[in-house]
Amino acid sequence: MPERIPLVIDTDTAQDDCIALLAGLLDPRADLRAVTMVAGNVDFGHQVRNAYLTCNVAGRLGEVPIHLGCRRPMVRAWESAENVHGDGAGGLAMDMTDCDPESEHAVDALLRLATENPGELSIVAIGPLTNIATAVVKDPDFVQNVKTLYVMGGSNNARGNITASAEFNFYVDPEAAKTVFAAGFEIVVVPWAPLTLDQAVFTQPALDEIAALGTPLSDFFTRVCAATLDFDRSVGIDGTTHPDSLTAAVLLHPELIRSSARYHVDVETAGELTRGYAAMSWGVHGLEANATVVEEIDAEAFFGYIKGLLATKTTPAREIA
Ligand SMILES: [Ca+2]
Repeated sequence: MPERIPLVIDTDTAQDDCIALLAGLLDPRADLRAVTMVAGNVDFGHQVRNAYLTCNVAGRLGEVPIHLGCRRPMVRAWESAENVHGDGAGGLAMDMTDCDPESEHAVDALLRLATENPGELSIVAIGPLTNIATAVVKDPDFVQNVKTLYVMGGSNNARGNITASAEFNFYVDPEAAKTVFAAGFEIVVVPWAPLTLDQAVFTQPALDEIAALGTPLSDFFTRVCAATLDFDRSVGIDGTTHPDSLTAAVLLHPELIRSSARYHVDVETAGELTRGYAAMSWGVHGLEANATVVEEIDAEAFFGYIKGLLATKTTPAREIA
């Protein structure tokens, strides 16, 4: 039995967030202590449902606590990515009887779990950073209690997705992102571009391999990723994109990282055209590094990892239609 890694996944559950949750739920290395929800991709209620759908298809419904977190960004109005993700789970539904989230707020759950396991808990933050920033503001010990914060967000001197300059998670709550990068965490960043676009896109042959697995999980993957695949193709991306599952994967399997470098990362909150832009300074501008940015992965091994997860034979407790 490999050493298990205690973690929390902080998520705006839609499409690849679901696949990241599967890594937390099914990888023998993952000791998933909780799922915390944050306003982001799609309607908050849909996100919560998508998290329960994912637990169910993994055969683990009711085993991992789900905590509801911040319902909007710290300063701004919430903006969704429903044009990209639809409802975030391909229209899938199930009986939601007794799928009741914990009464404890996500921010309090993050603080408690970090306090109970000082220096041991890693957080995989794959939505806007509102919950994480709020936890930083609420408890000055939080930063030191967290082992490593894995962040999906920003682009490394490359194109954005929601605007030319910004990736969605940082764009939606730039003040939260700025707060988190200034807080002093050990941070590992998985950027949208160029990393995800170059190395974590599953093209049609890969998607065919996944579909051919014929498991409940592979059917779930195909349905959940369908809406985003249509969108991605409409904007010139030749497959499904997997930044969130990659973020979980590099925590659980750091050997997937082929190269990374130390950067000073800061996030634009005031720009006219650059709201949410991640300024990633590579060490020549006199700024102290505050994050490790993943620059290259073993793309073949990453696909193999996800395919392996999806090949797992699970028994969902409830029918999904
Ligand atoms: Ca996400």
